[in-house]
Order: sequence, then structure tokens, then C-alpha cells
Amino acid sequence: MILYYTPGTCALGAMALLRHAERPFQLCHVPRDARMGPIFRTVNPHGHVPALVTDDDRVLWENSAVLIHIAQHSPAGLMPAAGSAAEDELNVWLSYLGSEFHAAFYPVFKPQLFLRDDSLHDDLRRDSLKNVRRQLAYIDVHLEDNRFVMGDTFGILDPYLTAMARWGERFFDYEREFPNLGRYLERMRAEPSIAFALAIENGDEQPTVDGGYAGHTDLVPRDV
Ligand SMILES: N[C@@H](CCC(=O)N[C@@H](CS)C(=O)NCC(=O)O)C(=O)O
Repeated sequence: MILYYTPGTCALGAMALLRHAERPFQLCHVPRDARMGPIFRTVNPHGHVPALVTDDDRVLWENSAVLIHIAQHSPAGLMPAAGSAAEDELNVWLSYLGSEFHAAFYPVFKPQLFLRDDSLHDDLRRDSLKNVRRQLAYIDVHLEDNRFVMGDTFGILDPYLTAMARWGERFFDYEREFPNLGRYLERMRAEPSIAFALAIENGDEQPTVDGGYAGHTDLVPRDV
């Protein structure tokens, strides 16, 4: 598998999950401004990371599809049993994190997608942060009784939530407002797979010889 990522984005989740999934993978760094460029759009026409090239050379995008594919192709048994209550819960959280939590940040980071008039962007950001705060409060309450998103076990959702919840630290004092989430992020940053992905973002991590991370590959156009 090859994962396309940009540092600081939601793609941190898939990167950490690949490391946790105990199977070989390569990474492709997509510079922030190259995401909407002509080369990366031969990989993902939407210009979004994460994108994942599967072992049979298909490209997947959308976090939920990418995370589930990685989990299903891992020897580490990361997927709940088909038809189980745990699978339902996983699906609820995957949808929530993608369509509510992630989406709450769009007008904060990309107000130009919503309003052409630059002079209104600061107001939109400020108003949109109210929704971000509401989502953070919901997650904070959930984490009061749950060490991980789904109870006692680190799973697919934890790297994904970590990747996005860190964005809110720029705007809110988690220790004061969302202490459970603040402590959760501290624990998650110490999880080996998430620490690995954070190190990659910083350019610190080296390829391993025993499988797992097999180094970076260049960003080149994909034949279609
Ligand atoms: N619906 C997509 C959204 C992915 C997404 O928005 N990725 C961001 C990074 S967090 C991105 O690459 N944005 C590119 C841009 O807005 O130019 C998913 O859930 O995977």
C-alpha cells in the first residue's frame, strides 16, 4: 500500500493506523499546495488527502474507506465482527467524525469555500468555532468514561480522532474546557503508532528493515 499524506492533516490517522496494522507500506508526501495541483489530482481528483493505493493498485480516498481498508487487510484483527454491535458503533463514529466533526472545521480553515467576500471571513470563522466547540464538548463527555473512542481498546477511530482533535488546540484551552479530551490527546501522542506518524510529519522517522514502513515514494502522475 502507498499512503498519500500532508503533514498537519487528517491523513495522520491513516498513517498511524498503517503502522499499527503491522503490514508493509510506503508513504508519499504531498506538499500542502500540491494537493489541488495537476499531479496529485491524477491520484485523487478531489485533491484531498488521505489517498491510498491498494496492493492491487486501486486508489481509495475518503478517510472512512481508507481506514476500513487498512483494518480489513491487517493481520492485527482490527475490525469488529461483521454484524456485531461493535461494528455498528464503529460505523456511527466513522460517519460522525467525517461528516460532523471534520466538517465543523471547514469554514474555520477554508472560509473562502463558503464566502467570496474576504471581509466576512473572520466573522464566519468566529461563528463556526461555536459549532467546533459543541462537537468538542460532545467528544469530551464521551471520553470521561472511555479510555479510547470505543471503550478499553485502541482501534481505528483513535488515530483518526487524534489527527483532527489536535486542530482545536489552536483555538481552545483543552485543559480548562475539555480536560478529558486533553488527557486523551496526551495519551494518544504517546501511542507508538501515533508517535510514529507525528515523527514522520516532522521528518524524523527512518524506514524500518523488518517490514512496516518501507520509506517514501515520489509524487508522480498516476496513469489513468
Ligand atoms: N471527505 C474527505 C475530506 C478529506 C479532507 O478534507 N482532507 C483535507 C486535509 S484534512 C485536504 O486534503 N484538503 C485539501 C484542500 O482543502 O485543499 C475525507 O473524509 O477523507
